[in-house]
Amino acid sequence: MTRIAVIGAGFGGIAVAHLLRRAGFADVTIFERAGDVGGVWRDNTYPGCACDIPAPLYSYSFALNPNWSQRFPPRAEILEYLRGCVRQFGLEGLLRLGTDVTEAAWTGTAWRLSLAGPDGATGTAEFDVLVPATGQLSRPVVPAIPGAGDFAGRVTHTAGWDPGLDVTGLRVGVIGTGASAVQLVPAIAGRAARITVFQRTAPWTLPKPNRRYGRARRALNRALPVLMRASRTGTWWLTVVTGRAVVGHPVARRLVGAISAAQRFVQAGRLRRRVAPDYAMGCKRVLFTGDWYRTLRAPHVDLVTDDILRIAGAGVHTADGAVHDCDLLVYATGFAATEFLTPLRVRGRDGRDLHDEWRDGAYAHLGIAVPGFPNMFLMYGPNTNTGNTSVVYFHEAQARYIVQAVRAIAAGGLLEVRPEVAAEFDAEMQRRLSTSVWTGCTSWYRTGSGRIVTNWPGMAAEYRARTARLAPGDYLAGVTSRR
Ligand code: N01
Repeated sequence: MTRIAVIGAGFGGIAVAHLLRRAGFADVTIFERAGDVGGVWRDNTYPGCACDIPAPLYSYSFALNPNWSQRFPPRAEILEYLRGCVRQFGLEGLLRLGTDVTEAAWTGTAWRLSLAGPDGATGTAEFDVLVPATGQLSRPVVPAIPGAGDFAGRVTHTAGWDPGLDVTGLRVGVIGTGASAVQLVPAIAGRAARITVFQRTAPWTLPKPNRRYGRARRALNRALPVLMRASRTGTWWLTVVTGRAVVGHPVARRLVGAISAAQRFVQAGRLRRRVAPDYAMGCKRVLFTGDWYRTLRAPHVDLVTDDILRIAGAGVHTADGAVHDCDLLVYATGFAATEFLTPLRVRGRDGRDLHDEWRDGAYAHLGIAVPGFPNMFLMYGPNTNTGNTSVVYFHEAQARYIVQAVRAIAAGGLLEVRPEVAAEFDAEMQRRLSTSVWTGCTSWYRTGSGRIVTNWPGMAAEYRARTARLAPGDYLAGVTSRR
């Protein structure tokens, strides 16, 4: 029986484990270092955290949910959806919660995992196939600001928010204006005494067309699942328009740019110029929001656009000489997305270290297979992020591809992608990305050297088509007949 290890029980890990089981592979183990499933939706508990992709598309095509309360549901609902999927797919028995995989080493015939269990116990276990599904946004980044270590107040990163933290009456400083900040700030504005938002780069935004799904709509969904399918398809076509804008289609770009400008014009008032982005739309993630600008205009909210120089005592010092005193400092400063699989140590054939292989930036054939690492297939690997549609769509494409790979392995052998195939794919990615909108600014899509390692350069449908069938010729002959 083919033994399969999946690392991570977020959207990616749950999808691949389910499709593998559905394809008849019973020996699947899902290692999850936390005590619950859910990935980013378990970890991000900051107020306002919600989906910014419409839920009909931000869910599995094979598990449409009739019960969403709204089009952009809050994180608790998404987490509950994922827990429900685990139950519905019967995956509970496969989960090893509280178990950290610290190292994965290819022995020549299998993957040997080093494990650190919930009670501090360590051990090893062997598997024929390894599927890391550790995500791209799991490692928070806190910038090195001089004096930050001695800040006199309380400090948190958005991804480390303590659900018990009460901001009532506090002076809150929020560093960053990405997707997390844009959700957090409006959500706490009603309680905080004062909020200072430190903006280094103004984001591009679009209106968030949220709407509640009432009881009648939910009942209809249950009675007529075709309605959910139609809603998903409609949402898909909407993201095709925004997607085309981001990948450079001139008409779509002008249309979406005009909507964004109109939103700023109507909602930002006197702040209009200070919140105008100075880079091409789509270079950083476009943010969906209905209340960001209105919140920034509130009398007790300050938008600070001068650079942060240092932190001393309870004050954040900025380049204009001002000192902004805060009781709570929130780093809404994002994630180390380009450091795939960190801190997991992965040793492939002949002892090669995956992070050495990736020293110039992560790459993988179709974002899934890395030469020298037989029988290892990545979920949400390099160059498979999308700035404009649902990553869940990509997860499903990867999971289906991995099922085919595991079938080939079960039929007798190893699968190791040809180095020249992976190199050619990587060259194509980098060639296409070199003329993409993402080269025009710094973002979590790029490494320090500027290489874009997270994003897929085209439309999602192209990714789906290219992963639909595993081409045996992409894999080394000979190694496929080990057994
Ligand atoms: O992080 P970010 P995020 N001084 O990296 C600023 C997903 N997500 O957590 O642009 C001052 O986007 C930085 O400024 P700049 C989504 O994919 C999804 O908000 O580098 N500022 C930027 O403004 C998203 O894209 C949902 O100049 C500093 C901010 O911090 C991804 O997560 C919800 C700074 C970081 O923005 C990450 O979003 C939430 C410094 N030293 C998040 N360092 C959904 O709803 C950094 N910044 C699905």
